[in-house]
Amino acid sequence: MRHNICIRLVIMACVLHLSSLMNAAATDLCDGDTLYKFFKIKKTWDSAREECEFLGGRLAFINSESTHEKIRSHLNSVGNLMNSAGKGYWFGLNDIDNEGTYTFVGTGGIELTYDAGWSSERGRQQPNNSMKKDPNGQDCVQLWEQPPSPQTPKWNFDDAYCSNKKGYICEIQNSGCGGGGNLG
Ligand SMILES: *[C@@H]1O[C@H](CO)[C@@H](O)[C@H](O)[C@H]1NC(C)=O
Ligand SMILES: [Ca+2]
Repeated sequence: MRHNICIRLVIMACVLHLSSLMNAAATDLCDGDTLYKFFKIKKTWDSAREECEFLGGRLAFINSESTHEKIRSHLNSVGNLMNSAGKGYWFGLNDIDNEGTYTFVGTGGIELTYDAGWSSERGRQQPNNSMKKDPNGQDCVQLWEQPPSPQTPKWNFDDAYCSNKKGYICEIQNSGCGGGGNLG
């Protein structure tokens, strides 16, 4: 009996913990049963990656015009996602392992095929692997809030210093968010 109550308490604690983690926020975006969570709190790319993994997902995989467009219009229409922390949002793209070869974290190494995502804001084509502030260059990719608010940002891809702290976008697949599950 005692044992039973114990187990029930543990399960309850687990459910409470999970539901608080997975609570849908006003800024969430649900596409099919993929849940995108937008975080304005600033983290380095690697801490952001860890946080997404802790939530059971990965930094967002954006490798097509249609996904880019969904996320872009969400960022521009959900009021408080503009004026991003650190001038952009980290997502899964990086060339940490091999300079110039851009792959998505948490995908087993899928390479970028959607080159149209890169920014050419102010006549500067990205990625430019700037070494101005770090001799290792820029190996992590953000959705860049350019032009800055209050104009309508394009949120195109820009390689940036991984150690910079920015907001981030996690993606949780099979979340059930679109299927009348309890996460929508
Ligand atoms: C390189 O890109 C960064 C943004 O990541 C930008 O701030 C910088 O001005 C660019 N540098 C050059 C020389 O284009
Ligand atoms: Ca850059």
